[in-house]
Amino acid sequence: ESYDLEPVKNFIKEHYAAPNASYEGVAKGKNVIVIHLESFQQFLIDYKFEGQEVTPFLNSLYHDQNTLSFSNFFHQVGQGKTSDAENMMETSVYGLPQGSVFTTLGSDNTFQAAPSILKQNGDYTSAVFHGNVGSFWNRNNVYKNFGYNYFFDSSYFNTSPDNVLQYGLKDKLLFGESIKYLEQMQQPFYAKFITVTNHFPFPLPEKDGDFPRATTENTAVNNYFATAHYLDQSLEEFFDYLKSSGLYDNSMIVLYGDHYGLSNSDNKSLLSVLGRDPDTWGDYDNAQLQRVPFMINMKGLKGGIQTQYGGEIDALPTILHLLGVDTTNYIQFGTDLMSSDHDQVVAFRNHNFVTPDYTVLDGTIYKNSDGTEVTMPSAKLKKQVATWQKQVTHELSLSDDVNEKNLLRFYTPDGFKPVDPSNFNYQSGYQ
Ligand code: GP9
Ligand code: MN
Repeated sequence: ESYDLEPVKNFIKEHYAAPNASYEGVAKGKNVIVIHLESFQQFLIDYKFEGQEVTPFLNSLYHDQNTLSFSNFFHQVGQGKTSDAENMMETSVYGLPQGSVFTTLGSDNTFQAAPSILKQNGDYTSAVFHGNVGSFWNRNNVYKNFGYNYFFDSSYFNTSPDNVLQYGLKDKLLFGESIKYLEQMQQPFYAKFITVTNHFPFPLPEKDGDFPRATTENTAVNNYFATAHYLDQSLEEFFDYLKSSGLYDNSMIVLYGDHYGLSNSDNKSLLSVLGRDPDTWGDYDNAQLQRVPFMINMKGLKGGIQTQYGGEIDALPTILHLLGVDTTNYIQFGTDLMSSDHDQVVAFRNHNFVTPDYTVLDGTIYKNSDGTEVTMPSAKLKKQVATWQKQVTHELSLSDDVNEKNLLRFYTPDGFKPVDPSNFNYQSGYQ
């Protein structure tokens, strides 16, 4: 099977995007704090519900001059949902066509993930904070293959019933209770916080937030703004701590939405809230709602709204180049969003894709300029779309080979030492 590696290496080599000279290494040696915004969609940014900003803190961060804010960044998850997002964000390899790569292959596959890359390029210590049981999505095994030094799962936190909602510890408590561990961590560190309160169907006790609820027939839609607002408040509290503790000054903070919160069927009820006419709403509009935030905030960073098209697969090379890490030898399917060579064709797991000018769904072409279907595409456009579709299908099949044939066991990048999962032991917090 190692011969299957050749087409992968050839694709990666010709697809590689060189760093942007004005951004390469600007964050070298900084701590990296990654904040996973559960089920948070880009349309919430700058959105007002009944005249009130849903996420005032994130809005201010989005428009901050020290934030690179990506307005055309898409989730690319399949059935693995959160775990697919984690895989793409930290390895730049897609999830699987069906199921979750974490669950099905995560225990035994070889990965070359952010924690191990940064350990070997800057001696970073790494940790994940997530208030759910460590076995969910098989994380406790996967993270050892990713090279995480620490995994603070629910056993490290006070998860009395009042502190927990659905999949785990409430976000304000996750951030608040993680500080005592974060302060002990050797710097530079790579620390990921996985939030969970803003999760379908978005229940939130009145005492945790009084943000107004919508009054559609769909409770998920009605509650979505309240849990997103709660998440926003938890982020503001965490940033206040980062600034007062001094950690903010020597950290690069990355925030991303993992996937949609409201599904296409929920969107029917969302329309009335968004003031959209159901008769003019279709597949194209549902596809546009698959944008999620991707923001990189760092003191002194030359920020600004970035309109280039991209997705979760592109995050790792983007982050590594900012940290001054050379990515040429890694098998990463994404490209640096800040590079002039960045590939703006965004592949979805189901082989659909978006580009700056067109959205192509099951072969139907839509113009992004006005959302209309291109019913009579010119020969030139048909040829261009066929080329894009071919690349998307090819790229996804190569990624599937990497996962399903565990190809990275046959490929060790120059200067990279394979991870030995037996070096890691995430003792439970119940000491
Ligand atoms: C589970 C939490 C939610 O620990 O991350 O996962 P999801 O349901 O979004 O995949
Ligand atoms: Mn999720």
